[in-house]
Amino acid sequence: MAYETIIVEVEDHVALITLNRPDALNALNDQLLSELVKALEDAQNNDKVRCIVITGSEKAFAAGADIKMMSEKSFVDVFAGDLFGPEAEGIMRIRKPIIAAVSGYALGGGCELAMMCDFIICSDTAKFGQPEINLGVIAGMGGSQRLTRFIGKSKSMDMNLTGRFMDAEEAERSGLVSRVVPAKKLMEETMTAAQKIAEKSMIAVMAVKEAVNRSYEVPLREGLLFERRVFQSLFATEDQKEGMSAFAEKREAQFRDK
Ligand code: CO8
Repeated sequence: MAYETIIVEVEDHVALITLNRPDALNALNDQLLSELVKALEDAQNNDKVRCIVITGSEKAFAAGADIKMMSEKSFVDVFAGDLFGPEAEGIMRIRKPIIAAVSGYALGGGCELAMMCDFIICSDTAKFGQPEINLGVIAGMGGSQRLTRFIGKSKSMDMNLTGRFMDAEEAERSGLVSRVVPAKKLMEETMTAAQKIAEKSMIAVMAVKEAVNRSYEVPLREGLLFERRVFQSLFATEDQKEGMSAFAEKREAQFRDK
């Protein structure tokens, strides 16, 4: 499918999705979000793809939801049409791992999109923020919920109430991102991480994603039980036999996703 607001490249088992609305700093409009969900679903259904990377430009991962698109909408429009609801659900349905490679601005919906990915690697130029308060609204896709769980109440309140931006160093210190790398190295480092994941058993990879995400959904005891049962279930796979035999035989495991 030909996309107009994103670029999709699949290479070496990694689908790289680049947000591409340079004139609007990759602001997320209906078209971009529906193209993004379609590309993610294609990656999910493509057996060659084992990891997904979402990135933007050097200046902006995404500067938020498209304010110009939203400005004339009424409450009825956004409530009845469930603005951004189906797209958010669509992204959450993806079971393959997704890494966000963030350079420049990740604001509002841009920060929220990055947080919907499984982890964030950012460049030293990255700036995160939930500036919706300046527009007379609040975050709508996780900025008051995921951000609070990731960086704690005090910092989340600060970000959401003042609308200030957080730089890369603070984002790493706060636990919002997993690594900060020099801007020039962002894609190289991210693709190396994606390749590393692509070498693993896809069954175990999907299990990790489900188990870690569950830690945000259920009480600890339930989460621990879920984790233990999934761990035990993986002993039904050939990849578990292969992974453990390869260790004992001092060779690289050859996983077959079975
Ligand atoms: N929406 C629409 N257009 C935008 C957006 C946006 N969010 N951000 C930037 N642009 C446009 C600008 O209007 C400008 O266009 P034009 O050249 O036609 O005037 C172009 O991008 C370049 O922007 P600037 O000239 O402003 O660039 P600067 O380098 O001076 O400033 C900033 C960069 C600081 C990023 C600035 O553009 C800015 O503050 N942008 C808005 C940030 C913001 O408020 N984001 C939150 C939006 S609300 C939101 O995300 C709600 C989320 C709810 C759920 C979302 C689900 C997806």
